[in-house]
Amino acid sequence: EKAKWPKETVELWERLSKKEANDVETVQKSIVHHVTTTLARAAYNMDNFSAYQAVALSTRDRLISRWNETQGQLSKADPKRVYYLSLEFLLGRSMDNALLNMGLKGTYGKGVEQLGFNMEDVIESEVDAALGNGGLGRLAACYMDSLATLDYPAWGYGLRYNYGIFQQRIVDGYQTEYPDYWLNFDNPWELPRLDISIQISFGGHVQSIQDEYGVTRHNWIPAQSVQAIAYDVPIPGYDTENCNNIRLWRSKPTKTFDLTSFNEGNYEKSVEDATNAEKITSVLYPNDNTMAGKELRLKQQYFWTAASLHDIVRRFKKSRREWSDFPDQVAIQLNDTHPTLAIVELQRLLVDEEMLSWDDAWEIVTKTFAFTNHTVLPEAMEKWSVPMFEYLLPRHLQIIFDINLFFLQKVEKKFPNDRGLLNRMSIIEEAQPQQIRMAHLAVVGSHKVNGVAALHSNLIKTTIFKDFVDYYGEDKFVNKTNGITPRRWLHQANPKLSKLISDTLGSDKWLKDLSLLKKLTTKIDNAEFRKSWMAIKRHNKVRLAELIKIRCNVEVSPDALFDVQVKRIHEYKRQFMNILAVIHRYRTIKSMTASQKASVQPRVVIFGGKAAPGYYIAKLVIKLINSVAAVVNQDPAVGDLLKVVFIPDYNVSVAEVIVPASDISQHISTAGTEASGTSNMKFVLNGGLIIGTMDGANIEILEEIGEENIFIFGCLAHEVEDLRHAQRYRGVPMDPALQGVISAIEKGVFEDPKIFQPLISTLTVGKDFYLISADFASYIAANQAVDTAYKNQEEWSKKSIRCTANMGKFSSDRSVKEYADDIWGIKSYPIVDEGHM
Ligand code: 9GP
Repeated sequence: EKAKWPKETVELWERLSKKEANDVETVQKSIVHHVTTTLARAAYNMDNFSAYQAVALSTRDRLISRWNETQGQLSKADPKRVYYLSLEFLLGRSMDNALLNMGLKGTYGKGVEQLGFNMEDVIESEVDAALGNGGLGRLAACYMDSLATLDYPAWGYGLRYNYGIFQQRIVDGYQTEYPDYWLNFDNPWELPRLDISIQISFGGHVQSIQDEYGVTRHNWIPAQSVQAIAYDVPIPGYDTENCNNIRLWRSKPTKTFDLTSFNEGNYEKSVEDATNAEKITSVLYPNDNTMAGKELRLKQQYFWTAASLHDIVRRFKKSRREWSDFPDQVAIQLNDTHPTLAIVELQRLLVDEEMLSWDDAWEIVTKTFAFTNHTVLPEAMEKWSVPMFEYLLPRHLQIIFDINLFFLQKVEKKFPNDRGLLNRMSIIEEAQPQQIRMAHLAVVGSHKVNGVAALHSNLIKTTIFKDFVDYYGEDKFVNKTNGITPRRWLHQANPKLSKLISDTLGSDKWLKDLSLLKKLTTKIDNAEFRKSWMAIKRHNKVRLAELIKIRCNVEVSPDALFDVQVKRIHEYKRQFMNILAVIHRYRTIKSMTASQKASVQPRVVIFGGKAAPGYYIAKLVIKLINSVAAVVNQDPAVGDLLKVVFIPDYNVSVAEVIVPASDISQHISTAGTEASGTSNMKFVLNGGLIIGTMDGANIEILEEIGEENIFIFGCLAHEVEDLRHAQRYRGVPMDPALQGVISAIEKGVFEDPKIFQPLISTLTVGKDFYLISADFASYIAANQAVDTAYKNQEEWSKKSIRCTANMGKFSSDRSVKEYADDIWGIKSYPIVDEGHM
């Protein structure tokens, strides 16, 4: 169309679409413009929140320019892209991150201050985008930051939930859940694409007909359909023009209401369909490492994967290439089993709609997909009941049965007459009713399967996917150790440390090459440097102490050792063991003489994290922590030697305050249960030491920072089964120190002991599945070693610097590059700044 325009018109557009300058005054003008026009407010009518809205809108304008340029240039060049399918993106706040990544924080900071606002208060006004539960969703967000920073052509696909993870409040020591309606004030960080609407169908039946060549074709006649509307979230890379996209889908009714019912006077029924359609993207399931199994969840998964694939295929078709080129243009990463239906949907599109042969289609499918497994916990393995699945997706069920049949025929060929093997490997579990094992489907439909830390990747090969390794061979199963973005988790969350590092290393290049931190080791013996390092830690502890005062109404001393365990509450993560050890510490202090007390290292034990609303035992752990806190914090015999706090509503922005302030943090899962963990990386990167088991990424952190800088305890993964066996069949008695702690709870030292009985009974001899008793003595000893080490502040500061200096491996840039090279086969495509809006 543009080609038809007269020269003057083209020139006019060119002139008017020049990017705005990025000097302070231009930025201020754009902020004021948004205040007066978009917000329709005036200077005298402004608060921090409206200032935030205006700054956000102005930042968004700049983001959109980059987004347009990136997507325009990529459309032209059409390189291979990766699509990261994740049901969760735990982005947190966007403004600070966007300004830092675009290199505009200084300019905006100055501009905002001159306009009479404090930039920190403005930043604090933003609510978190909390479209995720924990590690898995935050990993997706870190990967999106790295993909953009490394100029990889990448899109994320997810759902735009109206309600993110619930807000947690503590009432009488118990967790209570409140809805997180985060879209109350509009979301400036998304671009609604109301014109991009895809029809998604459900239910109905399948018609099978023979085509003119005698081939049976399957025609799905669905019963209902809804619309998927696209919302784009720009993700700017750090120190690059590149700005990638996360496309989130929102469900809407295809027709607003049923006119027949309306005309018959049944108004309620007439809007029923509409309400049901909107429900699909209404709420994020609040489960972490457990499977929900609800029909609505399956609907979410299909709605999202079908809309995303439709979009990906439409983009591919624009290039008019052969179908066989699809895997050379498209890589799709399945973040856990949640998007596994995408495999089936692509097969359906290729066979039923594009008329490819089954085998040609399947070859394309299996070359396109790769699958990340994030857990070996049985309760987290997704399974769908066949009758429910058939009711919602009848054609997809047929395809799954066919995929399974052809797969098992091949297994039979390779390992004849092993019915047990076929049963174990089948995508269909022969239960009542039959179940679809999504992890098996994901393995069969992908060309690579990866775990998220070295131990975990080995474990999946010897446990849940052992038979598949025997069948496919080792090469299909790889490790991609998780990583975190240093931009958010150091530069943004810990600005003072970031500045000290940049000043010391002479540049901020480390933010894009984290291995450069190694050079900090040359400063370890410099007393001045150590002093500055520890002064920053103290500053961050003061900031956290203020947050604790506000949220928990407890005064804590920033001179005490800050001991942190923040993560989802789960039995395998053993917050229970932590609080039991705190009780042990409390009892020990109470039994001391005044002179003995003088040598006790004061400690503040900080907990935070949400429990799934239906997870009764996890919720009792929260109650116990709060009951212990109530007693300990009031006890004059203990004073500042021990304080316990539970910070409510732990989320990304709270983590940004907690992580830089920790002296020691706890990563104490039973060996073999935590696939990786990523907060361990965040803490160590910020110079916090960790106490942990030989589990997940702790092991690789140990390898990088050295065993003298980490406090390791507990049994090893390969010992777990023997210990459980010994406990169950030989009745190994409970650890005596633990016994003392349990007696104290049972005597009612912390509220009515009846409340905690269900929790205590999980420790009954023979039932202690997470091996709290077996690990208790070594855990107490490791905590004592922490106290002793902390007393020597000079040595501690050296350990702290060494920790940060050796964390280069754990940048998500490293992880993403490994995925790009070994799994996706994509290359960087740097965007050129052409100066357009
Ligand atoms: O539990 C794992 C956690 O260890 C890991 O760090 C994270 C990211 O890979 O994924 C978690 N898994 C899940 O949330 C569910 O599979």
